[in-house]
Amino acid sequence: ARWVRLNDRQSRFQAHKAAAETFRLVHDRVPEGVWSAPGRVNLIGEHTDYNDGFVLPFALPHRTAAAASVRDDQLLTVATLGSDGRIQRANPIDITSLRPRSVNGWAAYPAGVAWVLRDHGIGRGADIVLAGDVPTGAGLSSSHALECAVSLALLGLHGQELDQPGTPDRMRIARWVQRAENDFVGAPTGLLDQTASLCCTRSNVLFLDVRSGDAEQVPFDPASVGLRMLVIDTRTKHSHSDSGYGDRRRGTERAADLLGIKALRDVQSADLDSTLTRLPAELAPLARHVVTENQRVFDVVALLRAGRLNDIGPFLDASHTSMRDDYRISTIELDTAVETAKAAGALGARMTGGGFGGSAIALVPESRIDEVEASVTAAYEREGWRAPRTFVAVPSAGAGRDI
Ligand code: GAF
Repeated sequence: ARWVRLNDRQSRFQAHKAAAETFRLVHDRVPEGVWSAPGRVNLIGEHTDYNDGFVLPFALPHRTAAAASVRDDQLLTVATLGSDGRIQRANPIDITSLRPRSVNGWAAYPAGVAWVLRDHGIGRGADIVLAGDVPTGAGLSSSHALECAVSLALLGLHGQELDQPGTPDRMRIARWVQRAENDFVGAPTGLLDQTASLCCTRSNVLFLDVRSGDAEQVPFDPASVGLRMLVIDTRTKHSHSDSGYGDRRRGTERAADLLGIKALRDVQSADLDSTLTRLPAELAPLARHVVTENQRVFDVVALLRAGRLNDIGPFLDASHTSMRDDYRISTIELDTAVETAKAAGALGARMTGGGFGGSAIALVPESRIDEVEASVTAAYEREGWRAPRTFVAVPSAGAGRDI
């Protein structure tokens, strides 16, 4: 990889402008187009996606943009603008010879997307330059933002723009991105993140039934009721290729096998207690988390539909407890963020995303935001931990073409 330094960065980061400018710098011409996709926060419904269950994410304002032009050959070149202003260029990738795991490091994500699209007849070479501000390694889905932006760029260069006749629909593209992630990159993730990045809309959460693909936009605008959704990035490790995520996934799939059902989604809440008695001790808590978490998604959706956003806090808390005690994917840093935020006035808080580090979210009255941020920061300082990064997340638009 080669590094170049960019001189002037905009003070207010706009991913599509940064990608277009960097493209000009790298290729000495303007890109044919720029497409971008956001990171996400999952409001509730964690580790339910690969159990055919229900999730409720919203898109972050933070985005990854892909500025792109076609090439005459079948090479994919990818460069990325780092947060330090430097440009990193991956070795050119021959699209015709791509096969699972044949590319490592960050370039595996764009390569995986090119590999899937090639199988769908979209195999022309392209120059792609990426820029974005989705926090990386924070459990906010930066890799899926990248993959979705690259998918749209490769489709767009092929004359297939989102939502146009003849272009695969957003859910279909999400499933392609999942395939890139599962089969090419080798991360056994579900459908939550890429669907959120592609399908979320401003001021809404996306109520997604992963099994059927049915999706409903449910109004979610904390600011309209004097609340804020605070994201607390613990800045501690988070990686899906690590064994923890795969272990949980295999555990729940085994539980479903033992119960003779397709997925844990098929357990009814009313039958939970009797169902759990049929599982070995190490699998019962995993199943309990998934079944109760699906129910919490329904409960939160019902409250949001009824205009009762103020009342969802206890469900966020219960979700966190379930992930901490039953699913065992929380960390001391996440627990501290959650407990401190609640003690300082949050109506509810939970870890979000895959777990084992990453970010927590807290639903906070506007008047308590400063206090919550200061308390969490002070708690981390007392423990001698790296300061957390906090920001208010506004439910934002999903992926699309910018230029
Ligand atoms: C990660 C995965 F990528 C998602 O598919 C989902 O399983 C999530 O963890 C947990 O809900 O973000």
